[in-house]
Amino acid sequence: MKIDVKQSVMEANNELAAELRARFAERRVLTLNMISSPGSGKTALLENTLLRLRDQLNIGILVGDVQTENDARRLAVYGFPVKQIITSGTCHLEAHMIQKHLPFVDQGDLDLLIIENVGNLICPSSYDLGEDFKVVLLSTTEGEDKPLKYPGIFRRAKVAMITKTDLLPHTDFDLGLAERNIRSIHNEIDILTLSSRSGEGFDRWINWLQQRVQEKQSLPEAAQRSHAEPK
Ligand SMILES: Nc1nc2c(ncn2[C@@H]2O[C@H](COP(=O)(O)OP(=O)(O)OP(=O)(O)O)[C@@H](O)[C@H]2O)c(=O)[nH]1
Ligand SMILES: [Mg+2]
Repeated sequence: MKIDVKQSVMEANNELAAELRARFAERRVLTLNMISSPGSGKTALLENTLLRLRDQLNIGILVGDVQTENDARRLAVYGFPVKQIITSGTCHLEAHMIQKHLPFVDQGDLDLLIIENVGNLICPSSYDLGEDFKVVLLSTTEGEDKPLKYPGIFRRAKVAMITKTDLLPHTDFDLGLAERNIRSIHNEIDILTLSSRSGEGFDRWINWLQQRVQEKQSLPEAAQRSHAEPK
């Protein structure tokens, strides 16, 4: 019985996510779903990203947390529209939470919508939000074995960001081993390394993002609608 309920929740989420994906395709908004364990540096990455893309793209941000508006406050200073979603206990965002904010997405003629998910490496990975890509972050203080322990999100993500590289000299984190572990789960994934503290690696990330935005704007709408959510 429990399995049936869970299946129907997932099915309802997936149906709604497909509607959201069609809406984003129609409006040509590249949508990213950023997922990592708490404190890996999602908001810091976004702060630096918004700063660098300030004069180049229209970006909207939806940020999910169990409690507080802290992250929305941090991100609002860059002049882009930001909305905090407080889940009040739920450990992930679901498609209906994004749907509620469609008027916000529609109003800004956005090129890019970034969704910062609730800090958690497991629950958010199962919920499709209608995004084009999932982005997973792994920081240099978490251990190289996390891709092996939490393979689901590494399998589903289009790009893995290894963050906090400025801390490498102070940890025993083995970057090569971390990359091999990620590739053992998902061989075709893009891997980028960066530090929001020093700015190292940001040029590559910004280029990656700009290319994806360009692709989104030049792809026929039908091709975008048929984008399949990796299982
Ligand atoms: N040294 C260093 N610290 C960083 C870096 N990125 C983030 N931090 C710090 O790590 C802590 C957590 O960063 P956040 O950006 O809030 O992490 P988050 O993933 O958004 O956290 P949640 O939203 O709570 O899941 C903060 O104290 C940041 O200043 C980095 O590149 N280098
Ligand atoms: Mg955050």
